[in-house]
Amino acid sequence: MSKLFKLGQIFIIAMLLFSCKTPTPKDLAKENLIPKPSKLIAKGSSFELTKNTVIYVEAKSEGAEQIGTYLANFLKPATGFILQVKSADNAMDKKGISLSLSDSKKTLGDEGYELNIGEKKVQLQAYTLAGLFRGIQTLRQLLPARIESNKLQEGPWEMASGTIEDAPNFGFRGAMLDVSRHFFGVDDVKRFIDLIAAYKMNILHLHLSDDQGWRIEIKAWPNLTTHGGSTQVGGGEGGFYTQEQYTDIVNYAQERFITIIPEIDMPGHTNAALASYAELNANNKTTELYTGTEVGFSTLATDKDITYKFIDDVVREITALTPGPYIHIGGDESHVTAKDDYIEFINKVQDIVNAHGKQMIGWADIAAGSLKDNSIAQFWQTKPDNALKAVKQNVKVIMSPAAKAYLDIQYDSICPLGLHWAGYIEVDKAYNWTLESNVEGISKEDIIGIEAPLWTETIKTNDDIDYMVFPRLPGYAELGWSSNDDKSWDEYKVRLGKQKSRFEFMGINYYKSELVPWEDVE
Ligand code: TNX
Repeated sequence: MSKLFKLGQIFIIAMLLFSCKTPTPKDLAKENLIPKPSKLIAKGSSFELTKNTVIYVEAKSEGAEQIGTYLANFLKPATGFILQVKSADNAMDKKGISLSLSDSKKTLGDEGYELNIGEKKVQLQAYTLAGLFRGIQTLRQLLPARIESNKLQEGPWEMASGTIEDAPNFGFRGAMLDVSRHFFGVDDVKRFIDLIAAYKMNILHLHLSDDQGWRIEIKAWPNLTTHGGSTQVGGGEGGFYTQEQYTDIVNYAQERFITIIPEIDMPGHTNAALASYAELNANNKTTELYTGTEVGFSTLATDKDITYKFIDDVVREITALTPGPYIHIGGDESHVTAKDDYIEFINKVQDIVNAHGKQMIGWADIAAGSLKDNSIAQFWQTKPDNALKAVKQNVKVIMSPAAKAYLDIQYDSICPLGLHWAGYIEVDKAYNWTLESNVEGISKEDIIGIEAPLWTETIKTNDDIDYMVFPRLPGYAELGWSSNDDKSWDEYKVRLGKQKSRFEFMGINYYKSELVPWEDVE
């Protein structure tokens, strides 16, 4: 009996010793965060996440509980921990992880946050829920890379201690996915949303219509999807989102503080619509569905009333599905629309979009029209003339220069996917520029941010998406988020190389560029 008692005592002491062991000291300054935070002070110790860690959410912080739950759910698969999320008064005083909204963080803006990591407490504060969400992405990168796995991994789960104060340089940081040339279903889009959210992007532009397919249900014009959505590049079966499915995507993005920008491209890039409704064509005849990759051959009949009735219906239905402020109307490469007709068309469509209470975005070609100063031009061409014309009209610009920011442009001449009409974009070239110095005559005040578009003429699967998007996308995210004061490819490439294990645990089929010193890290 007493032997058993002694054994029991030893066991309890051993357990206590084990559970009280101090975590390995870690240096926050050596962590490889992308995007790089604005301010960081290392304290040299660490915090250990265990199965008993509680996520406290400040009771007064409306909506923060949802973010606590997002964090608990994120941590679950790799750690196996089912962490409790508790609402508490004075959450910041509790041991464990605490999340709180605070007016004192207003100076950090709409997406900034402050993260304090001590040995016993991790305190995340922000002015907004979006700020808390962005801060969680930092916390995520401070844990070992295997936290990204969806299979159970071994601990310990330690984070370096210190303070990070962080806020974005630009309020608009996004990617575009072309779901028209090749269709990607709801789960694929959600996966893409999660990938861009990890790098603190806040915009996903969906290119929902083009010559090869119309991908969003419009109840007033059902053939757009039943016929116009029935194929894709190469002749595959295509597809489309019902309005319910699209709403599911919008909500999923919103939970990650990402705004979806829907694009209906017009008056060119409209063959799928022209094949679906004869009345949208100048000659009242439907066209054939198109599965090739040429551009610039289609146009809506710009002088017919029915065309504007059609656009009004489409914009109305899409507006009802769009909590964000923007509707993108394309406007690029309308090579078979007469110039004067194009100008009149853009002006009319701008009025329609505004009448539905939304701001119009268009590819910078729209600067041919008379733009209102709440419209936005997306710079993409190799020559900046259109973007400069937009700025002269007091219009703000999104930076998406094809030669630097296009995710479908090949890395090099042996790249198995993508196009090379805008040259090649190796990982260094993708990173080595700044938004504010890219075009002479377009300064920081004219620019709302960056968007990296992925056109999908050659992209058919999630693996294809990954290969073109990674590892360039984290660089674009950093171009939009971090300040450029001490920007250097040589410093960045080391941080990027250390994302290797993280990419692998995330299941990302990334391009292993020889320019990046890839390295396995904890
Ligand atoms: C040009 S970029 C296009 C797209 C193509 C892309 C391929 C733009 C506004 N128009 O239609 O898919 O090049 O890189």
